[in-house]
Amino acid sequence: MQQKPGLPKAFGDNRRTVPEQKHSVCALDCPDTCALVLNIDGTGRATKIGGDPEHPVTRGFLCGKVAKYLEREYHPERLLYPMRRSGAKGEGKFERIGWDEALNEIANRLTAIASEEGSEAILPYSYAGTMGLLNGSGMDRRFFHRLGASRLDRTICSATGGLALTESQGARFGIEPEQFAHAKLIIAWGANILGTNSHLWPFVVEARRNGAKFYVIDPVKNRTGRAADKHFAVNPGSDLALALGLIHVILCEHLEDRAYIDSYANGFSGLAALAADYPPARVAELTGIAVSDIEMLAREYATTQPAAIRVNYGVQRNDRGGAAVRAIAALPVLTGAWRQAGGGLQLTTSGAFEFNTSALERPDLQKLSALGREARIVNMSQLGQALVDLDKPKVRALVVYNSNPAAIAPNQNKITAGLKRADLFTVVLEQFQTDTADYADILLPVTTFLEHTDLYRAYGHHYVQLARPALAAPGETKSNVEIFRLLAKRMGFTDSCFADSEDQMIEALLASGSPFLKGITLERLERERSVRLNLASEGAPFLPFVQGDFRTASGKFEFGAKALAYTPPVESRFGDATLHRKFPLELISAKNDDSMNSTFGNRADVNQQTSLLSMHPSDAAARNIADGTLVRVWNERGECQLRAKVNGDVQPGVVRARTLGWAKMSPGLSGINHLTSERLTDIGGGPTFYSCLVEVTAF
Ligand SMILES: Nc1nc2c(c(=O)[nH]1)N[C@H]1C(S)=C(S)[C@@H](COP(=O)(O)OP(=O)(O)OC[C@H]3O[C@@H](n4cnc5c(=O)[nH]c(N)nc54)[C@H](O)[C@@H]3O)O[C@H]1N2
Ligand SMILES: Nc1nc2c(c(=O)[nH]1)N[C@H]1C(S)=C(S)[C@@H](COP(=O)(O)OP(=O)(O)OC[C@H]3O[C@@H](n4cnc5c(=O)[nH]c(N)nc54)[C@H](O)[C@@H]3O)O[C@H]1N2
Ligand code: SF4
Ligand SMILES: [Mo]
Repeated sequence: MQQKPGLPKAFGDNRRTVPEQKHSVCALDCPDTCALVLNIDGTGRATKIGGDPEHPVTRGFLCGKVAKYLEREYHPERLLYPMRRSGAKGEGKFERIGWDEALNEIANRLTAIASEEGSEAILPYSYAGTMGLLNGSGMDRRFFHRLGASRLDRTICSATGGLALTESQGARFGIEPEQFAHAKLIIAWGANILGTNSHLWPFVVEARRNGAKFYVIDPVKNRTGRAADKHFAVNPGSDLALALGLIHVILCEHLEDRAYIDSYANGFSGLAALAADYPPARVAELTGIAVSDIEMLAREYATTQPAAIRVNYGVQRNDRGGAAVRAIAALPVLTGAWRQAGGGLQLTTSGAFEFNTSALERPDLQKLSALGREARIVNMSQLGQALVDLDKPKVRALVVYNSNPAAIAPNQNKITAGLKRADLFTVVLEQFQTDTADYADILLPVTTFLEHTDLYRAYGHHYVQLARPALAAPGETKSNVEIFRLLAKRMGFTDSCFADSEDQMIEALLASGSPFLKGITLERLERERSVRLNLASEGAPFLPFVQGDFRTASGKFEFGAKALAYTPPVESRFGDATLHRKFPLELISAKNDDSMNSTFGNRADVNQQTSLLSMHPSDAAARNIADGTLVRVWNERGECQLRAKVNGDVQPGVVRARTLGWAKMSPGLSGINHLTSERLTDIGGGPTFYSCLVEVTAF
């Protein structure tokens, strides 16, 4: 056969070769932690990325954003070399330098700051750019502990709901995704399953095929809400009242499982007394849900078995988020839903991965630091305050990795004021030139999860996974692990843990003695890649609380009614009345289906999606705003510009943005977090992102 002109030689050859395949794990901050398969060509380049068909939860498909990940992997704007800032802070001008120069400068500056101001003047800032344990909380933690740097309280996402589960259940785990297929009723409560947790969806579909009902409780009618048998448009931040109303009806109608409660729970009489104050008529007013719907939901939930609740972090990003999670988690205890496979609740599964995290993070190294004690704690949800107001010592160095605080943290005007400080030394480890990278003094290029070794847990299933590099690291990129290893050496830290290999770190993590990890070794992971935690015998469902076994000190579920009385969020229709008159719209800035927080903010299609603001037609008409109009969204903290999408996604009084865009890609050079506040949730020190009053005006 004659070769077609322009085609490489291999195409002229009729033999079909099976492409080489390599495996990896998606490291993005998503409950699904997918197993990946890559096709690799003869040059080592990936030509295709897909979901592993053999993985029981990934089931051979990926979400839209990671199906396009190779575009990010090979993007011409990847950061490939260490750089030093050559323009003003925030301007984004840099010049290339060598690794030696970069590492020496960082080590010298950190050493000088530690000796002049004290090591607590240094603040690490990281979150979940990668969920890999080694690159997410490994050598970095050892480094900052040994240095005696301020400790970062990583509250920005799940701390509130996590603590709520710990207080009530004593354990941050719940139903396996596979068991949802057996449910007869599934409630997605502040959970956008189709958008943020798409690998749970096939199990929901299977359950519905077998007759299950699917209900959604969410102020926004997004894709998941539209796919539901019924959508309950709850007022933002009023879930605690709704849960108490459901408990009220269940108890009034004697639908509770007294045997389960009596055997496995504490504080029932207190809960019953509290719930008595939440009759459906009152709850309807607080939540915006009709009395008949509250009664129907309570009855169906209590009388349908198995009943599964998928509650997600959407419910806990407001003032009473912790109490809301506790009240929702009380429901499957009241009805005994935990007795059945497919019954119970899932907020997260991450607590089941009982790794030896102390061996990985080495908090004991703090004793060897100049402080000789544990360092102060700084809440990452109040970064603006930390950079501008915190004193004794002032923050003089900020080391950012796995995060983009100039987009994702609340109260951006304050954060920017902090990042611009001339006396602040900022280091950023990044893959792309983010908003935060623009403020770096030294910018270091890092690998992607396809290029380094890591170990993964998940927060939406129960499989431990190992990933080896599938692709070569481009340019001069290095992994976080390697960068902190090298920095430790420059700082003169001679402790042997800084010479640990990745495999040694993984082995340390696995050696916790937890029965859930029994038999899971590095060798086995090398062979099988993905291993289910040792939760039940093979093929049998994990029924965590079928016979109580709560992990609280008492061994029982703690209703904790004392902390559960409802008060509306400060920034809501029933909160601060003066503020609400000035800023009458409740802004929810929840996740965009095609994004991963701000990670894909450089994509034009994502930028287009995150520039939209859904408004109810009546709110739009009252402000002379038509569909597609550029609007100013503002409050006392700041403003941003978005394009109105006038539709039925939201109720009157609520507006909805899709997060998270990059400020530098947006008109007005500001983003949604220029509006949000540093006000914290009731427990856990979490942010109140979804409880934010604004006004919207046409230009
Ligand atoms: N596509 C995509 N997937 C993601 C992410 C992403 O950015 N994009 N981010 C990942 C991360 S970091 C996380 S933490 C998870 C989060 O996963 P989810 O918690 O599912 O996502 P959210 O968008 O935060 O919130 C879920 C839903 O809660 C609703 N909500 C907001 N306020 C309230 C309220 O007061 N009450 C109730 N009942 N509902 C409310 C929102 O409208 C939204 O539909 O998703 C992960 N997966
Ligand atoms: N208004 C509003 N604000 C929010 C939210 C919201 O819903 N609304 N969601 C909040 C939530 S739930 C979360 S979890 C946070 C998320 O906040 P972040 O965890 O900061 O998430 P990303 O915006 O995805 O930024 C992660 C960055 O890490 C980089 N990265 C990826 N892998 C690596 C690596 O191996 N090494 C290094 N050094 N960098 C890497 C990526 O390039 C990316 O820029 O945002 C919070 N902010
Ligand atoms: S972001 Fe989530 S759904 Fe998408 S590939 Fe990664 S783990 Fe899977
Ligand atoms: Mo998150």
